[in-house]
Amino acid sequence: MRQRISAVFFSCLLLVLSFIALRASFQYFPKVSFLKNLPVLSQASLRPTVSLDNTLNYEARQDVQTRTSWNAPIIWEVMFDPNLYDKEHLEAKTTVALTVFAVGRYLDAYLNTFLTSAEKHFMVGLPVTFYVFTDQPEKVPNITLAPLRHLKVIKVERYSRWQDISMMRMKTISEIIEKELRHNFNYVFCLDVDQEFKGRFGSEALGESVAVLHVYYYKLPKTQFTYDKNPKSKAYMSEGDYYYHAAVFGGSCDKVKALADYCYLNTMEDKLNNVEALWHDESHLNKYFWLNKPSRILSSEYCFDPLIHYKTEVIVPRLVWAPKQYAKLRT
Ligand code: 5GW
Ligand code: MN
Repeated sequence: MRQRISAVFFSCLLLVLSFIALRASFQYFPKVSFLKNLPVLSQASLRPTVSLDNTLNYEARQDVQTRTSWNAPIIWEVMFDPNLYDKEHLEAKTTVALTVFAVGRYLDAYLNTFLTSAEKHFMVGLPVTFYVFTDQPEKVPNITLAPLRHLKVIKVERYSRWQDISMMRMKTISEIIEKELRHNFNYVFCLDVDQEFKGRFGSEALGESVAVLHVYYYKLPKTQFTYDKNPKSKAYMSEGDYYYHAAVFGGSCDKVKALADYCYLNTMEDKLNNVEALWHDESHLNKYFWLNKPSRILSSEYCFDPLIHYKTEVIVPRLVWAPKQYAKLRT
């Protein structure tokens, strides 16, 4: 009997105590203003800045397509007012990161030309940081940079299979965006190093999710696009919009990270299934942009092959392929 009484007593006591605790916590919660400053908020990515697409002159070029079916602009010379883009981006304090990999012999062969020409033509006037990923940091050339422009060298491993060099780029890009870029830059561009800037590659190229038309395919019928046609690969696609070149892509940090994660994860899954997509990261990138339409497309002015042997609509080559030295570099 005494046991029962004390059990009831303690249950009541517990009830009263929890009631008091609950009331206290209700009174307390409205005062917890620090909740607003939790890291989730302070870690948010920088947003894309300017939108000037309504100032583009889509009729200025009659010889090429200047808009996609989903209304994204395709940027060709004459369509845009460069001064207007630069002015608005300067006012918005737009910041841009450019990532480039120079691993193994690619450093000696291409990096100096790439960086010196980028300093002359890439987002001139805007704050830009070049992120050079290499296995030989001590060999990165010392480039003179304009004010507000920086170069950062990050050491990476050298993989023996070139397919792996290509694939690990996506993983590295995703990691640096997460860790560093998204807190400091509105946009990021990721480029192959075997290229040289020859003309303005300016703020007209900035957008949320940016792809470039592969110069060899933009005039061809879709049936000739070299998408991955192996159903066993995650990059498999039976139809698409355009054939994009993986040597140039960019956008907001969040969008580029999503692209890099997609390409990396699908390449890994292919590896587990013992398949490799036809054109490696380019096949996965094309699949990504088929499922997630780019908000802006750059014409082949922004990734041009100067050795192309037929006439193209490219009036101003802005970024051109450097001569391929496969025999020297891939053996
Ligand atoms: C090495 C052998 C075969 C293929 C690629 C490489 C390689 C690529 C390399 O040894 N070091 C290196 O830094 N890369 C990076 O990957 C460069 O930034 C290069 O521009 C990019 C893609 O490789 P590419 O340019 O040879 O590929 P394609 O598609 O332009 O021929
Ligand atoms: Mn290349």
